[in-house]
Amino acid sequence: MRILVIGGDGYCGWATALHLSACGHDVTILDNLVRRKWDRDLGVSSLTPIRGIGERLRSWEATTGKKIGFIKADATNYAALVEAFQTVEPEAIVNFGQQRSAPFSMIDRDHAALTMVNNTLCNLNVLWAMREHAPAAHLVKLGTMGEYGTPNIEIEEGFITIEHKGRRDTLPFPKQPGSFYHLTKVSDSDQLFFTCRIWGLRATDLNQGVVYGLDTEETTLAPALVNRFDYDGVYGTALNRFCVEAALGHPLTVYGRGGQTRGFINIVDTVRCVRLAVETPAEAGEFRVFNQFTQTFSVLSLAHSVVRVGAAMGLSVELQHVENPRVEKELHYYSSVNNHLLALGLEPTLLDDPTIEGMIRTAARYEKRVDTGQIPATVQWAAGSPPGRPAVPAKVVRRS
Ligand code: NAD
Ligand code: USQ
Repeated sequence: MRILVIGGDGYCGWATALHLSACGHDVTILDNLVRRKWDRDLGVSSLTPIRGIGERLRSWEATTGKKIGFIKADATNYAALVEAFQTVEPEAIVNFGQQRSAPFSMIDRDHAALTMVNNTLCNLNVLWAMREHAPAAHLVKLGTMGEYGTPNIEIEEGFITIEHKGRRDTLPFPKQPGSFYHLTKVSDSDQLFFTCRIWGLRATDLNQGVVYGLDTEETTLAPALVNRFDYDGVYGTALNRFCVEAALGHPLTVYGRGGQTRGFINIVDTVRCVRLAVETPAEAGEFRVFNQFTQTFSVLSLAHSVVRVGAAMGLSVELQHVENPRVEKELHYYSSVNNHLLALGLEPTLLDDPTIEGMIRTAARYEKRVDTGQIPATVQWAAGSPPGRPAVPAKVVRRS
């Protein structure tokens, strides 16, 4: 298939673009590289030395003989997006292209506004471009499990059947997002559902859990293909951060009591899930929602696993309950259905001790690149707290 991968220079998008290309698809990445700029603005950087997009793509072609196209464009610019649609004539569009950090979206008004405008407009533009230039194409859109929040009932896949005052209907599952970033994903889902209903578009919303891991089969084929790995207080996610912290001898930063429970997925499965969704498209007018995670964990249980694995490696790893910078439930019920991708054939890669050990070893390999000043979470959710301070480039402890 001809596939346009929007946001293909990012963590999930890069690994997925390579996987789709390896599987024989004709892939073009559209990205404005704004994530690299946001990193510079925040004074943060990937643990791994990611290469420029040109070098990445040349390396892919030299290693595999396969070519991935690249269009540098901002998806909020409708004319540029339309030009890309006319050039690529996509049969599938995979949209990763958004500002994806919850803390970033809570820094202050400007970062909240940037996130709302960037994400909502990217999504809206893609839907209009599909209507006008690729009405038969299938959109695979990255959403998030965080759209649902943490309700005291089991989370269904997008829809719930409700009986109310003697009548029955199947309706979108209630949403309780936990940040301005997560709010944008709720709006995106509404836009997708609406345009499938009124224009007959076909779309799959992948409500993905927290992604962990670095390597996929394709990113390890050559050094220049290495993926990004965020560990800072704005972009770093729970398990990835814990593994870097363990490698450095930094206490594991469990926010509050640590009972916060989320769905998690290895990046190896992210790329497989997207391929499964792309290769089995939704019907015209169909809006599908897949919950894309393989296991649920509390952050405290993940931290305990990292402590245990670290100890077995001879490291002294401590766990620290730091004051929670977020407003979120720290002890709650959590259960969610994730049947659709399993039904399409996903064989989950489950988190085990060797995987954690591998992540700690990877972090240790790049230890010299770590700036410990990036680790503390500085963005506060609560009203009355000072506007979030992005992680400034503090003391660089070790640098290669
Ligand atoms: P990322 O920040 O690494 O990558 C996002 C990419 O999108 C970047 O390369 C960025 O330059 C690009 N982009 C952003 N705005 C753009 C615009 N206006 N025009 C063109 N390109 C633009 O993020 P990621 O971790 O790869 O996440 C990708 C998607 O997956 C996001 O939609 C995110 O919400 C979703 N997701 C991520 C995770 C996770 O744990 N990383 C979990 C669930 C869902
Ligand atoms: N947490 C800690 N310590 C840390 C980092 C996080 O205890 O050092 C806790 C947070 O308080 C939260 C949980 O871990 O309760 C998850 O936080 P996270 O930063 O790992 O992930 P989150 O902010 O939810 O966002 C990430 C991605 C986002 C994606 C989301 C999926 O950045 O793009 O949408 O995971 S989900 O969580 O399902 O919404």
